[in-house]
Formats: sequence, structure tokens, C-alpha cells
Amino acid sequence: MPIRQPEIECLNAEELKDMQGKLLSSQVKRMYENVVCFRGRMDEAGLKPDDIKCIEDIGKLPFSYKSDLRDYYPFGLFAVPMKNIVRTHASSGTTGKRIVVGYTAKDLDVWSDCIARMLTGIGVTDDDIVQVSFGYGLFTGGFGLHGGAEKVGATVIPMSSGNTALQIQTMADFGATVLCCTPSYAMHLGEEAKRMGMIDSLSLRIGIFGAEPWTEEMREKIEETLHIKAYDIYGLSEIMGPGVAEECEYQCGMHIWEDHFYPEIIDPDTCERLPDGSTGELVLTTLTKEGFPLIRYRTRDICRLNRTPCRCGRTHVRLMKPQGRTDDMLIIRGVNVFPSQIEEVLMHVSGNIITPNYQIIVDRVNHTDTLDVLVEMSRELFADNVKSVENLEKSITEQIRSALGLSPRVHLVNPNSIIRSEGKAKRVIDKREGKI
Ligand code: DLL
Repeated sequence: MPIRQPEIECLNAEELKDMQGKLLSSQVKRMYENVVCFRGRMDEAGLKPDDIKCIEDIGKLPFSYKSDLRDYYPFGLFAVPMKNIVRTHASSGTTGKRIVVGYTAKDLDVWSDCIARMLTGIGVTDDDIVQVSFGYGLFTGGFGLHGGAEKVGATVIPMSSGNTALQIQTMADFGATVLCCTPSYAMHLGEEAKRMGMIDSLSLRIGIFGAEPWTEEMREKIEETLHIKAYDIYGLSEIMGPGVAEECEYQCGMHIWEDHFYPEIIDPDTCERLPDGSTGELVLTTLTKEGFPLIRYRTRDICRLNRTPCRCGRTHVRLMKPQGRTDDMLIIRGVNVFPSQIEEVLMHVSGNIITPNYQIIVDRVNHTDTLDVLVEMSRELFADNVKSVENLEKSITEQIRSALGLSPRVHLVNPNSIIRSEGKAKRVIDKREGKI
């Protein structure tokens, strides 16, 4: 069944604020009663739930952090008794304990509604066959897309990630029309399908990709390779999973479902709230979550909100492509660099002479940071002479230098020599840890 809710998706700004204010004040009351950590922070700040009456009051509330989820591992931040929690997910993270999240039956229903809204917006219906190639399990990607696709009545292929040849065979045999996975894995699936001579056996028309940063240029490459329209989807385990924000048919930023999530942009250093349109850290508040609500959660994602009207008529604010995370930002010889800035340069190299596969290696030699960028050549360039490879390396070096103000060493490496990921791509290897 299509999930189209114009009475919510197209609410005017005043009505939306009014709704958010009411939801926030009842969320704060519930959390004050049920979540020890939150009550402690409110008491410390001298705040009582009655102080929160409208959405503008949100600025008074304390932030919450990823470390809270570790400190209260596994279930200490849940706001309902465990018997009301019907599902848990977890995110591995790179350091320390996993973070664990929990959902009530209503939370799961809201989750699939959010995804179903997007699917409906981009034209996915009960005639579609949706291959979900995000991982199933503790990761939220697989189950998240699965619930939404079932809700619109599509036929779901719960593939999970991995086993690339079987993915392609299944897509072809079952006639999948929609593919959901990370953008880096979509690119890999496209390359492999081409190599296997199976691109023309696929019936794909739509791709839904997210869980990692990807550039507009990468979107073009994926669309061209798989002959589809590719849409961006954003989310994080702590807040719900995929579906916090999603693109509509116009592919120009992801609508944050503001009847469920309230976004703010802050300066990550001063914590000051920034006006709409500024780039900064995204802070999210869940307005309707029962099992595991969070107030003013510091996502660490660096992005910008766009409140200009969208052609689709939806009024919910758009999240413009996240650049990366504050904790992924590299500081190389004093210059701040996001991997996505390097990707943007590489994707602009014309003529299909390099592939979209790259890796960034940062090290420290003789007290000086070094930046090496490995880029895979296409088969055509590989067959060409050494001189043209050297010239291209020089030209890419120059392009990165002028974009970042920092000179890298660019190495064109053999086709298929960079390891492909089946989930989130690992683009950066930073060897500086522990070095002076
Ligand atoms: O990656 C949830 C997800 C699954 C989103 C499938 C989209 C599709 P986590 O593993 O908790 O959850 O990682 C969340 O991934 O804070 C961002 O840094 C990054 N991220 C997620 N979606 C996007 C996106 C899932 N579309 C973290 N663009 C977030 C850029 C994204 N970064």
C-alpha cells in the first residue's frame, strides 16, 4: 500500500512547529520519569519538564552523546520496561563497547512508515521487486529497508550483503527492480555485473543507497553503470536506523521527517546553534520514539539544512549530503580534509580512465604527515604506455593540490587491486596513531 501522508508531509511551518512543541514536551516528561541519565542531566541544569513548552525551548535541554550509550550499556537508556521492547539492534563502532538500541512495536511501525514514505515518493509500488543487499542482523540497514518495502507491498528479496556473484544472479533471475545497499557496494555490483556480461540481464530501475558519504559524482557513475536512478537515504542506529532522512523524486537533499525527528545544526566546538543554511554538526532529537528516545543527540555528522521549498511540495527540511563525520575528518599538515573532498576530485577526472575505487593512506614520516592517494586505473589505461600513466598521476596530484591546498602523492594502481567492501567502504588508512 502506498504511504502518502500529505496532511503531515506538507504541513506548513507553523503547524509543524506546534506539533513538534507538543511532542517534545511529552517526550521530555516521559524521559524525565523513566531515564535516570536524562533526569540527572535535567536536574544538574536546574530544569524541570514543565520548563519545556514549545519547540523553541529545545535549546535549554542538555545534549546527549555516543559515550552515554556506552556508559549505560546495554539497556540503561531505554524508557520502557524490557517486556515492551520487541527488537534490538547494535552498532559495532570502531572503539570500545558496542552501542545497543531498542524498539517497541510502535517504534518499528513508525520506522517502516518513514521508509515507506520515501519508497512511495520515488515511485516504488507493490509491482516492484526489492533486493535488500544491506546487511541483516544487528546492523539496522537490512531490516530497516525490509520493513518499509513490505509496507508498500513490494516483493522483498532479503539478500543481505556479500557473495557478489550470487547477488547479481539473483537480481537477474528474480527480476529485481530496486536495489538497496551502500553506494560503494552498488558500484562494485555494477562493475562485476559488467564483467560477468550480465548488465543487460538486469531489470533494475531504482537504487536506494546510504550508510556512508557519497558524492554527486559517484551518484552519476552508479546511475550510468547500473542504468538506474539512485536515491540517497540517511540514518543512524542511535536515532532509528535508515530512514531518518530520505530523498524524494527530485534527488536534491533528503527530507528529515520532522514529525518524528527534530534537527539542529551547531558549531561542534562552541556548541552554539547555527542558523539554517550553515554547515555544522547535526544534532537530532527523537519526538515520538518510545523504546529508546534521545534528546539533542550529537551525531558528529557535518552537514547543512535547506529550508527552501522543494518542488515535491513536502515541507520537511532537507538534509544536504553529509560531508563526513567530525571523527572522520583528517588533519594533515594542519589542513582539515574530508575523504569526500578527494572523492569529488577523482570523480571529475574525465574519460573513464580511472575507476571509482580509491584509498587514502595517511602516515607520518620524519615528523611530517604524508598523504598517499591510491586510485585504480581502468583496463584501457592499464594497457596504455607508462608515460600516459605518469602524466595522469601528475595531473590528479595537481587537481587535489588545488582543491585541498595540500600536495598528495597519487599512485595509479592496477585494476581490481583495491579491496572492495560489501558494506561501508574503508577509504582511509591512518597509520599515524602513536607516532610523533
Ligand atoms: O548506517 C544506518 C543506515 C543504514 C543508513 C542504511 C542508511 C542506509 P550506523 O551504522 O549507525 O547506521 O551509521 C550511521 O553513517 O552517522 C553517518 O555518519 C553515516 N551515514 C548514514 N547514512 C549516510 C548517508 C547506518 N546517506 C552513520 N550519507 C551516520 C552520508 C551517512 N553518511
